[in-house]
Amino acid sequence: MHVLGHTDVIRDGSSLDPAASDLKRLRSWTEAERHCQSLGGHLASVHSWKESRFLETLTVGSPLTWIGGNDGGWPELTKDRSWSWTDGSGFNYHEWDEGEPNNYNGVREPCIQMNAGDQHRWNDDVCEKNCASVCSRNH
Ligand SMILES: [Ca+2]
Repeated sequence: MHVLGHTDVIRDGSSLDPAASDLKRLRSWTEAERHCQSLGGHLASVHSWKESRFLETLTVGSPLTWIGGNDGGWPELTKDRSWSWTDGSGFNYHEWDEGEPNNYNGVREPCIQMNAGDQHRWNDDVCEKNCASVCSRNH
């Protein structure tokens, strides 16, 4: 995983740079994904515990942070409970917080944020909320 904003971050996260995540500029999930695409990447996809812990170290202070996981496929987000990543990689790993994903209060929540709850796991949320975000490029 190459986190954008840093030249050579590798999957084991041996090289860290807090500037790689966009924690101060809050964006909706869609705005965040567009921003990542303008940088030549996508919102980060996560495929292992190790990658997840790496992203956690980047999100200093653990604000709620958009990652590329979404329900129904970018950009339509229409198919309910069919998870994928905006970078097209397989949705083969997750770290849902307890009781998630839940479409809370019956409202559809198609976008995934990390650092949710005490365990810093994942929550599905409405995409319009403004959160921190982290972009990556896989190759
Ligand atoms: Ca939720």
